This record gives sequence, structure tokens and C-alpha cells, in this order.
Amino acid sequence: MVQHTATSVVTIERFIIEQERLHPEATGELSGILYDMGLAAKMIANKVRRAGLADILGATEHSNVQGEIQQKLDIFANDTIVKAMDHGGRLCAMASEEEPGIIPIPDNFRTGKYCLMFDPLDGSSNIDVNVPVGTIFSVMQKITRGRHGELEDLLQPGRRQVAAGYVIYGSSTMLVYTTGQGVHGFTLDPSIGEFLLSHPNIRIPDEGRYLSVNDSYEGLWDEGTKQLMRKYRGLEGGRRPLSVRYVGSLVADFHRNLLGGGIFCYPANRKAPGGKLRLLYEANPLAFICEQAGGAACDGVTRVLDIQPTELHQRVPLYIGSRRDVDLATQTFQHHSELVGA
Ligand code: P6P
Repeated sequence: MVQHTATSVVTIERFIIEQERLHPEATGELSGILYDMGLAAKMIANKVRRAGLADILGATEHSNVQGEIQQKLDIFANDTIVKAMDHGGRLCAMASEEEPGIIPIPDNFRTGKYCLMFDPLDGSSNIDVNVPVGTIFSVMQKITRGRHGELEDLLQPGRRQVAAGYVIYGSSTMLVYTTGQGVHGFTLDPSIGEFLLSHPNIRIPDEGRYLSVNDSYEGLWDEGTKQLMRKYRGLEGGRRPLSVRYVGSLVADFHRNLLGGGIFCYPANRKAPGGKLRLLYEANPLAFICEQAGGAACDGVTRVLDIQPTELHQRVPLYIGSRRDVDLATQTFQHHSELVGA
């Protein structure tokens, strides 16, 4: 594989082709999915960038309070991805945070051997305060027979993903993805409309600097979670304290920790015993990326990528980031379960 440095001008398309050449058996279908996700990302970025002007520019349909326009951005992002992906002949099914069931490939389009699951615009309520938001996607290979994908194709454990990625619409627009050959980041140059390789071979530091958690839920946490957060804060167990950075936008919090080292926690709590974040199109793709960058991800007990899904939109508690920080979570919860079990 060609070794690129950060000064090489390499488009995402060229990088994908070079990666594909490493696999003589590759058919180019997976590459096509990544191209099309890049196109959808550019279209969504263009719309998100101008969201704050919607009141001034006037919404295409009708002028609205900002909130409802954000909701339209969720739908716009969802429809953009579906329309970019449904006719390429690479997919047999899709699933989105925005839609209750499987999104089938129309009968007049060819189908392929992959399934795409995505959160089209996570954290969209943050747009009106100019906080970065993101798109998250996961690609699985079809395991059932027949032309169209079925629920069984989507409900596979995360370790079977063939690709995963996210787009962060922040101070710049970045697309970060993995196909199991490391994690690579591309920054959109809006002047030429190209994603250029800016972060080859991203690695997450073994030990973090940041703790991302919404501790307004502390009163709803169990004792194990409370103890774990005390450890991260250096109040117990002798660890150096982590700095708290919590944006409230999953992709923004994850991206900062991926580059700088840290752990993002969305624990279970009494009101949300299964956590808040979704397994198939949030936890799984970010866990695949994190592990490929040298990090880890668990639900407190089980490796995220080993969880067997049972429902399309199931939620999961999430501890994801620097490996030593995630290990501390599993050790703490294991100790507490032994105490409880004792
Ligand atoms: P809370 C945004 O609504 C989101 O789905 C994620 O992007 C974010 O990490 C989380 O919820 C924030 O949840 O309960 O802290 O507001």
C-alpha cells in the first residue's frame, strides 16, 4: 500500500481505489458505497452550513421557527442518503434512525450484497447553537438468500461489519472511516468539493485526557457507575483526573476523544436502563472505528462488537475510547457484580 503523509494531496476516491487494490477479490461494490456516502456527506454539509440562514433565506417550503427547520434537516439528511444509495446496485437493504423499519431497495433497481445502517444527522438539535453534528454509518454483508435484505441481515453482531464511518459537520467537514485496514480521516475542501486525506492511520492514545459524560443523571446511576466516575475524576483509585469535555453531540465528543485520547460514557440509568444510544447505527460503527484505531468499546460488561442485536433500534449503554479507560469500566462493573453476586 502506498504510504501517504499528511502533505500528500490524496482524494478520498483515490485512497479508496488504492485500498481496494490491496484486495484482489474486491468487486468494487464496497468502494462504491463509500464514494456515495462521500457524495451524500457533501450534500448534507452544504445544507447544514446554511441552516442558520434558513430564517433569513427563507425555507424552501415555508418559513418556520428554527426548531422545525432542524427537524427538516434530519429528514433532508435521511432522504439524501437514501437517494444517493438506493440505485447503485450495491445494497440489498437499508435502515435509518429516522425510519421505523427496513428501507427496501425499490424493485426497479438492482440489488447488491451489502446492507447500510445509518443515523443521518445525530444531534441535530445542536445545529441552532452551532454545535457540530454528525452522520454515522455501518455496512454489513448480506447473509440471507434472495435479492432483498431481511431483518436477519441487519441484526448481526458488530464484529461482522465490513465498513463503518462518520461525518462530522464542524469547523470543517470531515469523513472518517474504516474497512478494517485502519482508520483514515478526510477533510472537505469546499473550494474544490473534494474530501482530501488529512488524517491517515488515526490512532487513539491508550490512556485518555478527556471524560465525556452527562453527570446530571448521577442521581439515577447505580453504585458501580458512580464509583467509576469517581475513578475517572481522580477522586478514587489513584488515577490522574480526566478533564471533562461534554458537547452533547455524540460524533463531536467521540471525534475529539479519538484524536486526543479519552472516554465517552453514556451509562444506563434508572430512567433509561438500556442507555440512550443506538446499537446498530451509533455504538457498532463507532466501536469498529475505535477498535481499529487501538481503542475499545463496551456496554459496561460486554464488548460492543460482540453484542447480538435483537431489534433494529435497540439501545445500549456505551463506554468507548482509550483502551485503558474502557478496561477500567469493565473492571469496576465486574467488581460490583461480584459484590452484588456475593
Ligand atoms: P443527553 C444527541 O441527542 C444524542 O443522541 C447524542 O448525539 C449525544 O451524545 C446524546 O444524545 C446526548 O444525550 O442525554 O446527554 O442530552
